[in-house]
Amino acid sequence: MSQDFFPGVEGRIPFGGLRSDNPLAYKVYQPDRMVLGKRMEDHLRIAVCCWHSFNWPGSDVFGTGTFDRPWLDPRLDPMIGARAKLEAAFEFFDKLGVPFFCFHDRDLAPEGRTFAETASNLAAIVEAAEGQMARTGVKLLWGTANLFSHPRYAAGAATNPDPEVFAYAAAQVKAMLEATHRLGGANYVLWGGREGYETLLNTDLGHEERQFARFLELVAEHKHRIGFKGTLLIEPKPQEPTKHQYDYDAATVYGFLARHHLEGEYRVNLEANHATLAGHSFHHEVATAVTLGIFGSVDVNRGDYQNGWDTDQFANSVDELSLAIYEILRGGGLTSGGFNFDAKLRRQSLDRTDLFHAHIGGIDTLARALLAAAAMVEAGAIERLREDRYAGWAGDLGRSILSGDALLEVLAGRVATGEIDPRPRSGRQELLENLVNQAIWEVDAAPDRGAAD
Ligand code: XLS
Ligand code: CA
Ligand code: CA
Repeated sequence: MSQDFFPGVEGRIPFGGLRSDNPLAYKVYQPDRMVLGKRMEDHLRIAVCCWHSFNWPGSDVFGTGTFDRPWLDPRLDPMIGARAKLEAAFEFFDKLGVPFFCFHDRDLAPEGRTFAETASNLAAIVEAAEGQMARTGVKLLWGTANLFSHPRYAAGAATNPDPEVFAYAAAQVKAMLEATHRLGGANYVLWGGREGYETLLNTDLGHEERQFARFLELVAEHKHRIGFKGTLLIEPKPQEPTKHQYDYDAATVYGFLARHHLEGEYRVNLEANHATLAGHSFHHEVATAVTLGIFGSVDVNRGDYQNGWDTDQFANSVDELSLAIYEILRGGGLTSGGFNFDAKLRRQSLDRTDLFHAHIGGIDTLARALLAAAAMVEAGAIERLREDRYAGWAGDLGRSILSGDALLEVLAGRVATGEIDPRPRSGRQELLENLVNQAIWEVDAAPDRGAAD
């Protein structure tokens, strides 16, 4: 098998600027460009995911794989294929020039005939990955265990009615948490792939909740036991593959964590398409998690407005992403998290080079959204209007209500005398929307403003 899996791309993708006619050049993304005093690369901490980009042949429920992916050839010995896949993935990360990658155990290391063989496959791939990481400088944003593909997990992993499945999932997470630790991962993700139900007729909701909480306690305990310093992240999703998933959205996850005293151990990994699937905007999910103090990381992608499922397309809307990034910047920016491209090509995008076009477009969109969000922060007008709207709470009345001094009786008395007689005030939504557009257009008009020398 050839060592050069992407011969259509020579060397690192360069920065070409907005007027570049090179489709394999960044139009906006410049890792060293300073934005609000920080390098663009450090603001965004971009990652490529191994599942959609390297472990999916382009199949769907109606048809088989369409993509040109020699490392997925089923005639290959699984470990020979796995090693080739790893090489292809690192060649791609390196040429794209991104700092991070993410993977599930099963994306890179095939399941063996026994648990011991599976564990030895993972250990061999982790060792090979260490070599590739040292060679390229690409780091691990997060690792995770696939607790949803194998038939044993059809009724869930931690929430399975069979405690043996719980134990098997625990063994798998232990191995992958340790692998993530060994690779210096910045986070560890738990997406409740099949933690939910198909029908309430055979489901004990209370029992499954207890099981799930216990699983999360055990994972947190093991994290501390092995000295893993990364952040544990739960990824909400409301439906798919089960009809109802317990980790519905950021607010539901927070309620669950608080109920089980786990809010100090876990944060959330928010996916844009999962937010829309839950009937929220991505902006809402990010703002909610930041407000609740559990914002961790982002899976960046987009859904399709014409259908209701998880299409995992590459992000292409500066307007939508700039609002989410604005909330992240207001919250102090990313810490251990990043922007992971949990996005997949369309099934007709056959060529390996299409993977570059998809990621270049997504990364430029993200970079452009960061510049727009930074312009909103710098101008400060949106924040000032928001603060003005709540200004009354800094006065005597507002303070006495929040401090608990003003009981209902007191408040009612002041209203009854006419001392308190509020007048409706404009929410200024259209003005605010204009300020957002102004920031986006300002970036359009002066695309290179603030570029690092
Ligand atoms: C599936 C999820 C999954 C997680 C990691 O919808 O997005 O890919 O990100 O298990
Ligand atoms: Ca995801
Ligand atoms: Ca998804």
